[in-house]
Amino acid sequence: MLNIKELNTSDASFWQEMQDLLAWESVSDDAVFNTVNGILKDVRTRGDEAVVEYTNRFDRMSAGSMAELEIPAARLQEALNKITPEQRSALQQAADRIKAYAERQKMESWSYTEADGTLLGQQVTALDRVGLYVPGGKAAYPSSVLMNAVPAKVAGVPELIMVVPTPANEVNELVLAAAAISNVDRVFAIGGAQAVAALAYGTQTVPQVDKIVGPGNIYVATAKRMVYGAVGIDMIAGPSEILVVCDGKTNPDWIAMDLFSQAEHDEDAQSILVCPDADFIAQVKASINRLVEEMPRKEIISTSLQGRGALILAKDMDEAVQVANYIAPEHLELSVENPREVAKQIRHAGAIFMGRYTAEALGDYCAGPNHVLPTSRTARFSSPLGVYDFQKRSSLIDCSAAGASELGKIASILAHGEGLTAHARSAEYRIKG
Ligand code: HSO
Ligand code: ZN
Repeated sequence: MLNIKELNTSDASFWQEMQDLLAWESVSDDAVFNTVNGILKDVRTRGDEAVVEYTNRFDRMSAGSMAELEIPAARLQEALNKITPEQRSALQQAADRIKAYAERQKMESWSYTEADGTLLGQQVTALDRVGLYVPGGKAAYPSSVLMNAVPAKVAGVPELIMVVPTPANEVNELVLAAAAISNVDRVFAIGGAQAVAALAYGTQTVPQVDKIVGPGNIYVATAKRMVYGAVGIDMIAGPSEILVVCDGKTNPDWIAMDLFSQAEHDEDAQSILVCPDADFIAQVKASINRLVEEMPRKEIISTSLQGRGALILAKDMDEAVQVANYIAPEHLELSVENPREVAKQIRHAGAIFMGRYTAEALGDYCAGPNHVLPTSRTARFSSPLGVYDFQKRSSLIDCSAAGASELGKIASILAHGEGLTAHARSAEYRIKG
């Protein structure tokens, strides 16, 4: 029997308990910080040589040069041919759907012209070069390659550089195949803080990028935080989370498995159910205890559910919605009769999965929307990864002679007020008559 926290919204201590439940420190301790700092500095000064050394040491490789660590395009194509036809077709279908959705997100340039002929606008351009970090080992997700690379390409990023550690030369064929399908331009078999440093500062072989996206372990996350400013980054992702709001009328096995689907990602993942029906919560508990035995990742699921999971009894659906908005979950399932109505009341969530049929897993792989989502309550102020993260805006100002004359009068007054005489004079030169 798993021992999962049970909370009741009518308890006086409920909101305090919620705070404790959601607490998550994404701190990187001093030791990690110092190690990463050393690696960043070393790669910055010694370039390729340092990256090769760290890679050989940490990833048990024996590369003689950085060139040996580049995975050529032909090898990516080979991976496409190595995976099964079913896998290839599934990857392709997922990529097509992610692309179709991403196309809708594209920001377009705009401008307008004022009566005196002055034009104002916003010009949208893609980033020149983006680095995509893909973890090795247990968290190597081909689906994440698609989710990061496809929107970048839809935005029009000409050069997409992927890095993926290949410990002891172990490559993930599906990851390479996903890179091929999503038109990644170059791939290097490097990882960790040294890969982030190579992308951020550039080396003799690895081109310097403008932004680094993609998930990674504590060293990668710390490195991304530290190079931010020199380059852009997407976000610092915490452990994955799901909140299921259920009215008590869905098959409890489905709900249990939806909670597992998040819990199996890692021991720190968070799966929470909120429901106004106490009997149903008991049924879900029974499903959890029966089904967990069948799970290959039983240990991870059990640790996650018992450590950070919760089953919450709410008074009614309104209160369940209130809890959802407080949590601002990365993934929110509305397993209810009228999900589109309930969704209108949701103010904070990375992605909203509506209705009993919409399992989060469908969104994780192939529905179309991005699975890179704000975690740890950051959905209060941030949004899913999208095409717009690979685009930027330049303001456009084109004054007519008449426009410059009018604006010059305003600018002159404000400039004098700020004591900036050259500003004032520069504007005044252009005032007519
Ligand atoms: N749920 C994960 C994404 C993922 N699931 C990848 C399976 N593979 C974070 O949103
Ligand atoms: Zn997932």
